[in-house]
Formats: sequence, structure tokens, C-alpha cells
Amino acid sequence: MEYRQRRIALQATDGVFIIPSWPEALRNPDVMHPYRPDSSLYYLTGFAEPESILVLTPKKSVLFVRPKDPEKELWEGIRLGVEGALALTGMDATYPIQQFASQLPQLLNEASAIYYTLGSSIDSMVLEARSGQLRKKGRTGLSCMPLHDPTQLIGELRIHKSASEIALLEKACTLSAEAHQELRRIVTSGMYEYELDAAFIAYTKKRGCERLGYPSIVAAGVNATILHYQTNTKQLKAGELVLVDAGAEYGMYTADISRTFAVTEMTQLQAKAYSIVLHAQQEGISMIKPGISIQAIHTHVCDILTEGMKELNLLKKDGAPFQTFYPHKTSHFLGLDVHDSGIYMIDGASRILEPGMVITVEPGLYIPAHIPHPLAGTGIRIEDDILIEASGHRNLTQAAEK
Ligand SMILES: [Mn+2]
Repeated sequence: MEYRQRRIALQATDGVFIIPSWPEALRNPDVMHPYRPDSSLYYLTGFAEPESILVLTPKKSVLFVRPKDPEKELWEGIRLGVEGALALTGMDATYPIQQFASQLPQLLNEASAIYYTLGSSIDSMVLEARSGQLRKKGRTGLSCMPLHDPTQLIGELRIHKSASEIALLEKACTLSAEAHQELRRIVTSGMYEYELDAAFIAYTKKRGCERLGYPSIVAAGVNATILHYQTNTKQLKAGELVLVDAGAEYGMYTADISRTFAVTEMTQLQAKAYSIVLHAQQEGISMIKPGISIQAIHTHVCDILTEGMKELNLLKKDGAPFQTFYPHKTSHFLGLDVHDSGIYMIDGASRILEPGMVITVEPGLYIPAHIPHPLAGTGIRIEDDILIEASGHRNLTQAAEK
């Protein structure tokens, strides 16, 4: 009961945690966007249905869910209902979602603070229960219970991956890396970006990945200089590079992999730029072990990229600065979310890596089309997913060749 242990960790704080599901989003009349559960709610319950709210007090765990409804289930699919949710999650109690507002005041009595992220549709119910609790006591002059954002507390749990989480991440990473290999195998000039996009989805979905972790970037030629390009409609031309940033989810955990390869063959200059990024990435990865800070990796990667930019004659006096060619950071946490939870700075210092954390290492080199240079309009990024282990690290995405 890993979910239960996670709840118990939060229950050690003297607060009541209120964690609602994401709302369903309408796509067009009668059609919803595919539903993807909230990562933190799922992390604490294993429950994946919309219209649910987790309430954790120091004494008990309660989940509010959609009750059974045969008519709605005929259209929308089976709901676990109150009893099914209780059996699945091992909560102390489950109730119909309609009872949330009426039950909340009692649950608040069991704690001295509220942990809730303002900004969802239940704001008014939470705030009403909070002020109502004080009204009931008559004139006291006291303040309402403090309201804290639980993001960091939950992030500190999620940042350390358990063995079962690592197994799911490994599966997501391996299948996504194999899919990148497949793209490298099928790429030809004349193909469209969306064909590679489709091939990645087909490969990973066929093997049990439920969805992508984020929309794929398939960027040929100049499109690779747009960091979050997702249009994926251009035709691939001989002589161009194509940058693919794609990762699939398996059991709710996602990979995040970037590869850059030639549509036909790399020119000498493209190969030179590629080898600079690859060298920076390999050096960054090789540093990774417990005790190393995230900033130290980024600094080392930037040093290597700076040398490379000089060799390519990109950094000129009065010319574009380093950030033009490498505007993003080298690493982020990875897990249930592609940009996973966890804080990057502690007391003003860069976070030190510990076993069980998973980060990306993704240096890039982007030469905008307007810069006068033989490589203008070229974008390269290479990204792997690295698990920090007691003895060093393990690259979870090495099945995708570089
Ligand atoms: Mn990334």
C-alpha cells in the first residue's frame, strides 16, 4: 500500500490537505478532451476519475467521488462509485462528491491549518468552511485557520522515486527510446513532420503507453530553432536536420527524450555542431551522482557549449550573446509530470542530487535564421533521462542512439 504510506507522510503535518481532481475540459459540444488525472491526487490515491476530492486530516483519509449512475455510465463508462473507490484506495472513508461541502467543516475541526492550492472550482466551498468554522465559535477575535499551499510538501515526496515508480519510468523511457530509434529508421526526405509524430504515437501506444507526456515536437530545418514548435506540418528536405522531442507515458509516468538527426546525411558543419552538443551532454551526464548540484551540471554544460560556440565562430564582439544560442536550462525533474514537482533551490543554493531523483540532461544549440552564419536556421538538442543512484547514475533512455 504505497499510496497509503504517502498519505501517512502528509498526515504527519498538523494540517488538513484538500486536493481536488482536474476538471474535465469541453472540446466541443458533447465532446470532452481525453481526461488525464491530476498527478498529485493520483500519487496519493491511485484513483483516476474526474470529479473527486481527497481530504487528509491528521486522523483520517477521505475521498469524495462520483457515485454510481447507471444511466451516465451507459454513455461515459463505468464509475467505481463510493464502494468501489473505497475498495481500490483503502481510504478510511469515501463519500459522494455532492457531500463535500457539508462534510468539510467537521474535517477541518481535526487540524490547525489548511493545505490547499487556491484556483480551482472548489475555492468558495473551502473558504466558506474555513470562515464558517470561526463564526460558529462566536466572538473570539481569532484569525481563521492559516491557509498554506501544499505544492512544496507534496513535491518533496514526489521528488524521490520508489522502486515501483522507477519501474514505470523505466518502461516509459525504454519504449519512448525505442520509438525514437524507429523514427531514425524510417526518416526520408519528402516525408512530413506529422508522419514522424504519428509513428512515435503508434509505436508507443501499440506497446501499452496510454498517451504522450506532452505534445511531440517534430521540427525539421529552421523549425528546430523554435523551442516549443508543435505544428509538425512541414515537409522534410534532404540536407536538413530534424529535432524530435517526444516522450510517452506508461502507468502515468512519462519519458522526455530529444534526438536530432539528419534527414539524409549531415554536412561537416552540421556534424561539428552536433558533436559539440553531444560532448556537452555526455560530460553533463558523466558528472551525475549524489552530492552534485543541478547548477553544477548546467555550468559545466554551458562552459563546453561556450567553447563550441567560439569554435563555430558564433560568439563575436558586439554579436549575439551566449543566451541567443542556448536560452534554456539543462535539467528538470521528471516523473508523473514531464516538468515534475520538486524545488530547484534550497536556501538560495542549487539543489543537491540524491538517490531516487530523476532529471533530464538536455543541452542544445540554436542558431536563429536571422544570424549571419552558415548554420543559420539550425537547431540541435539531445536529451536523456537520468536516474540518480547511490553509486552514481543510470541513463534510462540509452536505447535511443546518439
Ligand atoms: Mn525536457
